[in-house]
Amino acid sequence: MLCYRKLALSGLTSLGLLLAVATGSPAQMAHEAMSESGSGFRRIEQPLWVKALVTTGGLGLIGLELWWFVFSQPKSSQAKAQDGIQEITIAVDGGYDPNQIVVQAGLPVRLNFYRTDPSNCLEEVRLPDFRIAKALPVNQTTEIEFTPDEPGQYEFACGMNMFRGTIKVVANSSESKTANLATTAKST
Ligand SMILES: [Cu+2]
Repeated sequence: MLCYRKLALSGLTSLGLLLAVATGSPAQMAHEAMSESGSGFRRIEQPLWVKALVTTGGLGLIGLELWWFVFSQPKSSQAKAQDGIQEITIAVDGGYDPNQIVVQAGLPVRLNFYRTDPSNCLEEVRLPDFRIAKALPVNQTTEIEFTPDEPGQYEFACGMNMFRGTIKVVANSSESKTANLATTAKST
């Protein structure tokens, strides 16, 4: 999942290059021929394969865009509780992955930010609701610990607030389970 954005990006770039080469070379030849003859404007009929290539290229780009849109939806992950601490690793590479973390209220949370992206945009992460701001050295795991007491949605973001993620704090599962049981008991 992590590489989809990069893949999409490189795919777009290579397609663009391909298109530029395919459409550029015949046009260039035409240009040279034109200046040689010196007869001014001359209509050059593009070969059919060029038209076909441009059309498929365009359709491919549209497809890629749609694919990009689908895969750029928030990715949600539940932090796993172990020894009374809810832990999750977040990859910091062109954004945060996952960018939606589900945790339980009242239990300590440890977020392991693993940053591989060298761009200084992501050098700091902030959790304003928990008064946390921490530098993330490249190719290192930086732990951030806090305990969310109240259920709700909390944001984390880079220092410039460009890349964002959310921490969804839900009520403690043992409590919610009894609540679920109570509702099912009522409905039946
Ligand atoms: Cu930034």
